[in-house]
Amino acid sequence: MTPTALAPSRPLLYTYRRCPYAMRARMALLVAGLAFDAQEIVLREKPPALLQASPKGTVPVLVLPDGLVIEQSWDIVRWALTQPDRAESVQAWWHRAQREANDALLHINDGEFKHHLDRYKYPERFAAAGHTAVDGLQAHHRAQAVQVLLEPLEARLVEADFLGGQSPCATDIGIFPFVRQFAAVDPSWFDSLPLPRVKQWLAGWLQSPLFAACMLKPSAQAH
Ligand SMILES: N[C@@H](CCC(=O)N[C@@H](CS)C(=O)NCC(=O)O)C(=O)O
Repeated sequence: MTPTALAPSRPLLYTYRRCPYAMRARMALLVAGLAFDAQEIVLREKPPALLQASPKGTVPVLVLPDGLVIEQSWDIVRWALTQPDRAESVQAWWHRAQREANDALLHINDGEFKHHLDRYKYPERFAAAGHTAVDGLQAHHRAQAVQVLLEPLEARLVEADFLGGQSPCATDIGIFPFVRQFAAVDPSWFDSLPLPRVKQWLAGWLQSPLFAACMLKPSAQAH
């Protein structure tokens, strides 16, 4: 977190609707019931105020009224769910996530899984010209993605309905937007995977009021 001179009157989230990192941040702010303004950005034309607050130029970024800037999505999730004025039921979303196994899954999600997801989703961006057939590359990365994250996730969800146990936690909303993106590349292939718990978990989040609220247009979302 870094201080800035550009402090808004209430928390301001720079966001991009379809970005999975931004989705996890919006979901956490909504779970916490915190009032915030959301500014949707165009990735190719980042607003100068965003770049001034956070020169690295990724979203989400949360600028707080006291001038602090939180510029990593998981830090925003943590901040939202651990505010001391929130109900215990909100803070429990954070506390239930504090398990080594959850840290490991999140780490895989943001690292190896994201790597394979990007190459599965946009193979033409990553294929070295004339060397690798795009189809082969795509099949390789989607198989790797299943192996590194979805199979371990299936094993966890056999134990309990959520990564937080019988109730959801920060890790569920941290990972769900990425699994959603993976499933959406080729829904019928995803449906054919022998991962019933992952599919059930994903369907539950897709149908949840929390996800619907997080996908509202920013003007409707700010509250
Ligand atoms: N580690 C960052 C990653 C955020 C990220 O990569 N966001 C993407 C959008 S999904 C972005 O802003 N990319 C910058 C760009 O495309 O110019 C976080 O957790 O917040």
